[in-house]
Formats: sequence, C-alpha cells, structure tokens
Amino acid sequence: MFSRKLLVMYLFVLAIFCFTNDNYAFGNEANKNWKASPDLVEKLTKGRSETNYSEQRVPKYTLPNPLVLTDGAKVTDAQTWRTKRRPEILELFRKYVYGRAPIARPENMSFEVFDLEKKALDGLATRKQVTVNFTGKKDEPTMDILIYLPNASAKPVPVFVVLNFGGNHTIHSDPAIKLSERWMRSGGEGVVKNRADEKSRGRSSSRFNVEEILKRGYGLATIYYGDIDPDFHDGFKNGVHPVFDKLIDGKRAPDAWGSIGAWAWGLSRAMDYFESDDNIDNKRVAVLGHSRLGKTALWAGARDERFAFVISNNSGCGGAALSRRAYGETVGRINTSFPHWFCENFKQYNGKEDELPVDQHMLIALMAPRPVYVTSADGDLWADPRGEFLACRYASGVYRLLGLKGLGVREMPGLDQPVQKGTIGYHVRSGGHNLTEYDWQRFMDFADVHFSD
Ligand code: GTR
Repeated sequence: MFSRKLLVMYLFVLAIFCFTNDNYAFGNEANKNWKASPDLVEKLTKGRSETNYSEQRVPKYTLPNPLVLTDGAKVTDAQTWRTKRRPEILELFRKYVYGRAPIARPENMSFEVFDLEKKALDGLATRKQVTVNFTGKKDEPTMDILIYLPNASAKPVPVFVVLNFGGNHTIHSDPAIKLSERWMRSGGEGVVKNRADEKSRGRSSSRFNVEEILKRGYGLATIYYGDIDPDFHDGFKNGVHPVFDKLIDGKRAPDAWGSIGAWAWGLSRAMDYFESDDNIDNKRVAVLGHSRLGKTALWAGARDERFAFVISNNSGCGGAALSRRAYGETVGRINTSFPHWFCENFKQYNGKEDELPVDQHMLIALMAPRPVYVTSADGDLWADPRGEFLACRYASGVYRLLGLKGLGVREMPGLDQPVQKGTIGYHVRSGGHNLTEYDWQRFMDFADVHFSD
C-alpha cells in the first residue's frame, strides 16, 4: 500500500518535471536540447564562488523590446525600423556600451601593398600584405593586413576578415609572412619581453585552416589586433586612441571609444582597403572574431553595414550573451578585469544589468537583414551559451519584421546540432573556448547559402 502511494507520487513528480522542464526531451540523446553539464557547473562554482553558473540563480529579467521606440511607439514596418529604431539602438550602444569612434575614414589614410606573391602556398593562393597607414603620416599608427586569395577563382572572391591575437605570422607557418614587431601579450611560446620571435610562427594555425578556406573558394584576411590598439590599460595613450581622440578639457568623454570600439573601427578601415582591391568581392565580406574579438566582430558589423555576414565565436559577455542573465562573466566583472574594453558609461551598469537601456539581442538585431552566426561551446560556461542562444532568439523578431526567418527555432539545439534554417545561425559545439575547424566549416556552410548568387 505504502509503496504504491510512493510510486504514484514518483510518477506524478516525474510528469510535472517533464512538463515544466523545456529541456527535457524523449528519445535520442544527440537531439536533446543542450544543457550545461551539472558536473562542470559544480566544479566551476567551487572554483569561483562569486560567479553564477546555475540556471536557478539567474535573476528574473525583462528585456528591452527591439521593436518598441524609446518614446513607447511600436515598430510595425520595415521603414520605421530602418529610419528610426535601428539608429536609436545603434546610438544607445555607442553611448552606453562601446563608445563613439571620433572619426570615420581618415582623409589621408593610405594603403601600401608591400608583398604580392601569386604562387603562395604551393600555388594555391595569391598572398598580399598591405600596410594601412591611418593618417598617412610617418611614425603614426599603422596596421598590416595579411590576405590569401584562392587562385582557383577567376572572379573577385568573398573574404573572411578576422582579427588575430598573436600577430599575422602566427596564423600560418608561411615564412614570408612579416613577423610582427609590435607589443604582444606575454605568455605562450615565442613571446619574449612582449615581443614575438621566430618560434611564434604558425602558433595559432589550428584556428586558421588557411588551405581549407581557400579550397572552399573563400579568401582570408587577417590583422593583428594590437596593431590597432595594444590590449592593456594604459589610459588610452597608445594605438589609435591618442591620434584621433577629441579631449574635452584634457579629459576623455564618458562615451569615448574603448579598445573594442577601436578594434572594430580598424576592421572598417580594412573594409576601406577591400573596396579598393579588385580581387576581393567587397559585397561579400564576412567579419569573424573569437572571444573578445567576437565582441569586436559584432560591434564592427553593427556599425558598418558593408560587412555582409557577421560571425561571433564564443563572444560571451559584452558580445552575444544577454547581460541581464548575469551568468558566468558579468558586466561588473568584465569592466573590472578589462577597464579599457568598453566606454566609461558602461561601468555605471556594474551589478545593475537591469538598468541597461539595451541588451545584447539588440546588438544582433542590428545585423538584420544580413546573416549573422553565433557560436557557443559546451565547456565555455563563462561565456553563457544559453544567454548567447537566447539573444539570437530574441533578435529574431526584427528579422521577421523584415520578412526573414531569424533563428527559426525556440529551444536550444543539441550539442553539435547547428541551426542553419534562417538568417541567424547558431551552434553549441563540443569542447571548450576556442575557434576550431568545426566552427569554420559551419561558417562556410552558412556563407555558401547566403553568399550564393
Ligand atoms: C576572458 C574574458 C572574456 C573573453 C576572453 C578572451 O578573460 O573574460 O570576456 O573575451 O577573455 O577574449 O579570450
């Protein structure tokens, strides 16, 4: 009698669990909606007790509606989105998150192609290396773009442009790539006293399978992000900031650009170069970045609509993840660890995500109607995979308003089950925080669809 009662109770609880837990799915493990591994949650929580890794502790939040104007009016047509709401959201991100670039394309900026090899990589590619001098003046900041274009194509080719962390010479062992002489973050093979040496050649080649990209018909362009602004907090005294900053009474404005703003601006200057290069199809340039550079790729794509496809790889907080979930890295944490990444105004939202006038789904919505692809990794809870997925889902309304599908699913897909049905692509991959061959293949699959004639 007693055990029957228990059995009934057990079945009752199980039924409630099945109905209330949207992640519960019958059948094939592989098709199960992704969920953070409980073991990993436990381990990470033990290691960083101040960080929330538990879904139960995600605060209740209400997201700002991308389709409601600041004055409360609803956006119900594409024109109002285009002429009113989109500029409004862009301005909110400028003012409160990434800061404002003081200049667009500098008038005297110059390009110098200092290397042109038509038979690079055993004849597979044409290699170009180009110095962009931002002001056209001697001794002022420059950046070098390394470009590989597939020789198999007679037409201008679509290109992926990617900022890199360690210098252009780290993406491939090709000895003709100029070895960067710039400041580098310490740590890692081949960096001595914050300078790269020969040992660092090809060090990050696992993140750039150049031959495979070329074989699939795409070009690759890459720039060392430190050329634009070295990634440490020095009060904005190096890189492009001191050259272009407009100080007010000797001070920077609370919405002056931070480092992410500068890196994104540098990507637009690379786009300026692509427009002058007849071998590049400048209507099909995809901007891609990993981690902090994923945040940068999103901001670059939002502010410069010449980028036809925008890809955020494991970008997390301040990138694709919803800030209001405060899961993994938070606004307060990122502004403390990296005080130079965002604008000063962003710091007023430390611990007050709810008061932000925007959230990151609105950043993704700024890409519409262009394709955008967001990735997460199973082990990368710091970047909040679910928050990245939800941002894509909540950006979808804007795509639908423009007659497109958006993400096309409501629930998180299973591990390694890419969602590529609509104009927003998403996957959560096995493994940790990284840019892998799997990620690249999915980006190229998505580009094949959206870049086809
Ligand atoms: C982490 C940072 C993340 C992410 C990452 C990276 O330390 O907390 O936001 O950007 O660095 O860029 O590698």
